[in-house]
Amino acid sequence: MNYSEKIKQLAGFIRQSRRVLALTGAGISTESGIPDFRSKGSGLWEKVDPMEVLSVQVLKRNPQRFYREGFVHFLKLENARPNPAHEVLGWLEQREFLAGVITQNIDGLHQKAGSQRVMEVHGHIRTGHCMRCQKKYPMGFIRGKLDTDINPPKCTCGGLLRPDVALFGDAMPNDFWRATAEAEQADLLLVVGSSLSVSPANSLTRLVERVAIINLEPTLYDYQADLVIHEKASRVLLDLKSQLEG
Ligand code: CNA
Repeated sequence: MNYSEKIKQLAGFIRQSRRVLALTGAGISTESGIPDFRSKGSGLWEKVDPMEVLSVQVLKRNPQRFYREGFVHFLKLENARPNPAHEVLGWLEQREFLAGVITQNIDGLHQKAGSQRVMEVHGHIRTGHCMRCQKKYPMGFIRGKLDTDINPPKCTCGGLLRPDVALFGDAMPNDFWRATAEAEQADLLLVVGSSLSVSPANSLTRLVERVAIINLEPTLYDYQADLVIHEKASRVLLDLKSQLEG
């Protein structure tokens, strides 16, 4: 099947489905200038292992290292802008083709692009909290502390502050369980920009009857999918939009 036949098939899947969900990963945001974890040559994560520096173990045992080598990269996400791939997902929801977006991303770009029903299964960078008393803090507060103090940011109670991002070794946030329940009700899952190598988020693909994968490189689940398109997310989603409008 050539590319334009695949786009027609994807549009057909969406029209035939009762309830469509998207599952997005870091690959949808690379066109917004945010490096993913696994594409080769993106540089950022080649020297440090994100599974190590973004782990609860490092946060607890060596908070200086967590904030210096891992957390600093979260701050770079704050000014990123959504790209056409995020925007088309917002449009699909507005036109009632899409029931919601499950995202592994923490960058908040789906909301910035107009998506209303977003489940952030790895948390987000809008807020943080105290590990001792659980008090909530806006991310701007944590950023401000880091600008003026070389020590890891602390709460008024003296506890260590941490971002509301699911780190390696953390329990899954409530949004993951919400996403699981939603996936059980869906009949089409549109995977966009994910290597599907992080569990348990990748297990959501097993809950949905039909799966379409849009990803630059092959994923671990390509062999099980009903449609696979190895292309850039923005190109595919813009072509899908034209097909659905036509
Ligand atoms: P990943 O494992 O880095 O995979 C990303 C995939 O996207 C790769 O297979 C690429 O081939 C593909 N890709 C890259 N660019 C494009 C593009 N333009 N169009 C289509 N596909 C593309 O990332 P996953 O999300 O699968 O892994 C899950 C981790 C990465 C989650 O915990 C995320 O929180 C984490 N992460 C998030 C961000 C973010 O919030 N933007 C950035 C980096 C990492």
